[in-house]
Amino acid sequence: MQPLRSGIVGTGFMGSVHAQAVTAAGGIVDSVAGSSLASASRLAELLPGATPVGGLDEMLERNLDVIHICTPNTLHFEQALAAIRAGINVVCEKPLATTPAQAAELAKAAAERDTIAAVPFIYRYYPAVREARRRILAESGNDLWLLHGSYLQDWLADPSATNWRVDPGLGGTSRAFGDIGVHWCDLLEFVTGHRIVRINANLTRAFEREGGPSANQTEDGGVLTFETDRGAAGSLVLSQASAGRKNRLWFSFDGPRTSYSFNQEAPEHLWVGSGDEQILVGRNPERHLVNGNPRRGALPPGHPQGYQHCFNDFVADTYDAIRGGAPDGLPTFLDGHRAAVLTQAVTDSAAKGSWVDVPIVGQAAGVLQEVTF
Ligand code: SOE
Repeated sequence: MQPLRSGIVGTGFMGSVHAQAVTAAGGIVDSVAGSSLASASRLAELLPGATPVGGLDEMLERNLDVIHICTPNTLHFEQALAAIRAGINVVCEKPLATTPAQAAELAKAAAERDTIAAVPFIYRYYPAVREARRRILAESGNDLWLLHGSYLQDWLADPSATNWRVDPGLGGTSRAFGDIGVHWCDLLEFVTGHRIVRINANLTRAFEREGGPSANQTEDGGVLTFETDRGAAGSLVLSQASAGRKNRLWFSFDGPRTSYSFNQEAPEHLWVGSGDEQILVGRNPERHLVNGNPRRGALPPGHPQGYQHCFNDFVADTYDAIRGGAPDGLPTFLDGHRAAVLTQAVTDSAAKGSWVDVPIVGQAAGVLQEVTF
């Protein structure tokens, strides 16, 4: 079977992560494009056989199987649309687009051309997360009623720290929620099956960031409360300026009989609590099989797997889908649309200072509906 040939657009942290995942999934990075030929060359030099190219247009002419879009958020829409219109499968970094309408258009375009179009909500790929999902979906009667957690980072905790994500012209009108809050909400809905239907967001900033007005328009974090379609209540604390917190995504989904908790910074175990015991369920590759076999590259228990392994498994599932497979839980452009709808609701709620309803569209509803705001 010929390896799939991929192109990587964007040469920052995510471009490098995607490139490693392509190789781990048995693909070939054919070409790399960046903000300049020099930046493309720097990443291509690390990838045997990869060619630096001047931009997406040149990449689209190389008869690729899939293009990975790892550029600033406001570039995603045009780049993903161009790849889809060229009949090429797409992996587009989240947020898929900075408005629900654009995200819906991308999801629709991909569906019409029957291309595989995925978004790396990669925390779905921790075995402990899949174990939580398996147990929750199997344990009927333990109705989850309190869904809470946090996602805390500190990479923007210094007033002098900056990044294209801080500029709304490149990152979009929501920063912390649009960047990491969407991960947490995707996990909530993927693991529990609940859907957020009302949300109240209090977004704020830690300090006056250097860089003038444009550097102080989007949120460093905040506190969100929400309700789900099954009557559960929930809360999410979000921050990109919490000192000492590196990438601490944490959740606890609680029922009256059993609660389930996960910490991305200690991902080898799932905490399961009930009345008379609290246990740690360890990762076991034999329990999370793909097509009846342990995942490619799975390590034995006691050999910790982390973030890059999740990315590798996400890309492996995407490539499986490109070859006609039906991997469980692949996050697609429908999920990217869902995230855009949630982000719009969060920014609307924060602006109004009140609760807002969240339409159930995208993967949540299993169908794509036009949503206008
Ligand atoms: C920065 O906040 C970032 O790299 C996000 O963009 C990723 O989606 C997240 O997985 C890790 O942190």
